Amino acid sequence: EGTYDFGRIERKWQAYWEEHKCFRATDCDVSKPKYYVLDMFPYPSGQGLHVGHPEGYTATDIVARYKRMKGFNVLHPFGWDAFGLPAEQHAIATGTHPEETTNKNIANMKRQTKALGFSYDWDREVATTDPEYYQWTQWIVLKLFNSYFDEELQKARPIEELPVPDGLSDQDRRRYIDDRRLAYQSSVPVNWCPALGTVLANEEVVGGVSERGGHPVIRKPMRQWMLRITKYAERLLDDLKEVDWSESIKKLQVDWIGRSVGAEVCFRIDGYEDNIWVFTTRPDTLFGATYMVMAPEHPLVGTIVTEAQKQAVEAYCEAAARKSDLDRTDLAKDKTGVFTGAHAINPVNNERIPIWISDYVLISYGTGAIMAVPAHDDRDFEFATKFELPIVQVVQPPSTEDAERVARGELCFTGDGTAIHSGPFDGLATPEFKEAITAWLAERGLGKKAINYKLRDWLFSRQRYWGEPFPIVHLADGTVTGISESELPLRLPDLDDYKPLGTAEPPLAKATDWVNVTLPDGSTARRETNTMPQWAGSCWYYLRYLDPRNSERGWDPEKEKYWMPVDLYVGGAEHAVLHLLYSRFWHKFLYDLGYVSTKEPFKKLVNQGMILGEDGQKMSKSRGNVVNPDQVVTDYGADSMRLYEMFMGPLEAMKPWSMNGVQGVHRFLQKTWRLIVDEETGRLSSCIQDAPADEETLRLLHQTIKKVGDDVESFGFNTAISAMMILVNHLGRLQVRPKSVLESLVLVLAPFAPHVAEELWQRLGHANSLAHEPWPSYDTGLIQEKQIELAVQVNGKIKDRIVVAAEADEDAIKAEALRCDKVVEALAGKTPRKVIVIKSRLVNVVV
Ligand code: ANZ
Repeated sequence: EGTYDFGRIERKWQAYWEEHKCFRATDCDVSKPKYYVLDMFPYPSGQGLHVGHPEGYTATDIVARYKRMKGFNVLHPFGWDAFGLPAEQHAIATGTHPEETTNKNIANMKRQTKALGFSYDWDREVATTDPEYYQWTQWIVLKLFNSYFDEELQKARPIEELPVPDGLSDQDRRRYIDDRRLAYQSSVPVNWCPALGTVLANEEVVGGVSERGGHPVIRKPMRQWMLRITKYAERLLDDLKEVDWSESIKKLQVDWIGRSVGAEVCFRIDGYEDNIWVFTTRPDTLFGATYMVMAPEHPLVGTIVTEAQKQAVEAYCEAAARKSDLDRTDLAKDKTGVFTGAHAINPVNNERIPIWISDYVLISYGTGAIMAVPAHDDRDFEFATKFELPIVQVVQPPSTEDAERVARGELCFTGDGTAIHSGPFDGLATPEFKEAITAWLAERGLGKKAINYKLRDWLFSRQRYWGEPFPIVHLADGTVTGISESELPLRLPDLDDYKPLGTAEPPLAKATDWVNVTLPDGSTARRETNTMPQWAGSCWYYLRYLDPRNSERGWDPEKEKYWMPVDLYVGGAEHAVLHLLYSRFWHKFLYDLGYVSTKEPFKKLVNQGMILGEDGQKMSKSRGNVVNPDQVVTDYGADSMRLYEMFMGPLEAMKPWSMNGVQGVHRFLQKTWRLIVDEETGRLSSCIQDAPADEETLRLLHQTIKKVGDDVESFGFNTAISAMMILVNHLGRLQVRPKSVLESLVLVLAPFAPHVAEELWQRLGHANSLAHEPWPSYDTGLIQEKQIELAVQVNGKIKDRIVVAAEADEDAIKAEALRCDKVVEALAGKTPRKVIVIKSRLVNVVV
């Protein structure tokens, strides 16, 4: 009874919380402010939790518990991002249904998660693989299919409202509409691995072969489903203004969207009617365009290639088809290319310039062709040097040094400067020239201002079994249609075996009974056999948590209005780009249709840093440095585990694991325990009295309350724990421990180490859980320390004065003194020989 028996205590309080539903969030309770705190939900892997999971979960749990004590109505839910490849691969290997594997993994990870005592409202648990859940994923995709993007309004509208030109044939009308749906089919090059009989994601292809097995992978056009995320590019950029995210994550999103402003310019092809349009961000360099380059897939290649060059061009284009975009645009790669034999006319000076083909120009960006300006573009420079094409300088760099290096041919200058060799435009600065030449081209119908995005439409189909089926059927005439909402969920059919067919057909094609359907009018149709990518379910799960058991709609609008947006979202930086971009896109789409009330889903976002092994390396099985969270919980308890993960360092930093560190925080909890409980008797320690606290203890307590609260608000959990350690050490030295001080200590400790805090709270005489106990307040007046002023000397001469706490120790005073600007200046980079502190009078720095 007397010792800190963490195992028993933790089981006891977890059972108590569950039984009393202590963390149930009350919908639409307007008597309190709401707070929605969300974790990126995990994939239920066979490996179970790793120590990286509880890092984020503990951080959000501390915030959730703290906010409850501050009087907020807190929504803190949990669930499972449960579709995905590993369960399917296991099914292929063993014949076990992926659902069985998934449920087993969920059960195990749920046990592990519960053992850490997180204050989730488990009644709201969701799994993306549950038909009750994916019904609404399908519903959103159906809405995307049945919507178009109105350019004028810059928002999505139902497809029925699409203005269709008069006089179209039925077929053309259908095509016109289909071309504008936000979910549409397109033939796009995918990574096809003939040996594995499947399409691979870019990350699964390394150096042209499959990551698994090393089989050749080719780029092959295949019919795929796409989502028109590009229509939202501008809003996805603009609305970053509305969110409280770190600049670095915003930048990742900005770079991924990749907006670039420039011009499209028209070049005549000598001897042909056709023109080549190029996209350039540097129309001011037109006079320096000495050749052109088309992507191998450019539709005009076949037209303009001369007989003499035909064979070489065809061979080149075939080879290019085998490379990925990433390989092709790799700056480090040697440039390759082939001459078409044809020439274009530069519109500004009528020069005849050769047209080449090279794979460094991508068909999927801009217009798929470029004007090459080797003097001012690195890739063009490299290419021109290799193939001995002319280089004409048209921008004079502002610095003479750069100018000289350019003149000597040592530098390809890509910056802004002043126009030269540009006829009537000579002397213009780059930005003005851009404006002027764009206007000049526009007047002559030879060009126009253009904005391009790196962002591509989202390839939204996978040739897999374990994903959401599309709510789409293919009609006999080759067109497609959405199934009716009343048919949702469209359940995945069971298969006898999960092996890929070895053709491009997805595994669902095997479920013939499921695939072939008869429509209400008696005609037959085939279901779509692709499934959705794993991203789909995670795009909107934060909305399902608001109303997880609603069978009538995805979520109730009143609940949505009450809870949204998510106030705090925490997860790994690996999701900083795609998951966030995809869910922001769906959210904006739902906003356009009036299903959500906020423009952005996640107000505040924090990325946790990676936890490394004790050796400072990434944890991995092969390195043998993986820490098993279950073992830590068994040996030291969940509270120690939680506390340690928060004490390791700043949440966002990368940091190595240390078992010594775990023992350190465990000793702190032991010490806290002994402040209150007499280990011999199991009763309250006899040092505890109802006496008032002395001035120093009171000041330290109030400082700690303030510091912990402030730190929780700013995610400085490690420094909050340090502050509690200082207070505990102080209290340990007292002969008489005022009960009120201990109670406040237990309350501030509670969000971090909730089990031991509950137990101590109970032993201090409280009948109820402290989960909703008010957060202790502090008195600013009591916090003020007495301060003293010290003179700071360097070699005996007074340079400055500093103000420090009366109790500050020597090290703190020295550090403060060495921070003074004047001292830094006087030291001029030298290390002081000695720093002497004469208590309460002065500091002398000896150099
Ligand atoms: C002429 C030029 C001169 C260019 C110069 C740059 C510097 P971002 O910023 O990425 O949009 N480009 C255009 N389309 C391309 C394609 N499909 N594949 C490869 N490169 C392409 O870059 C736009 C620039 O990338 C364009 O501006 C074009 O080269 C090239 F001194 O045009 B520039």
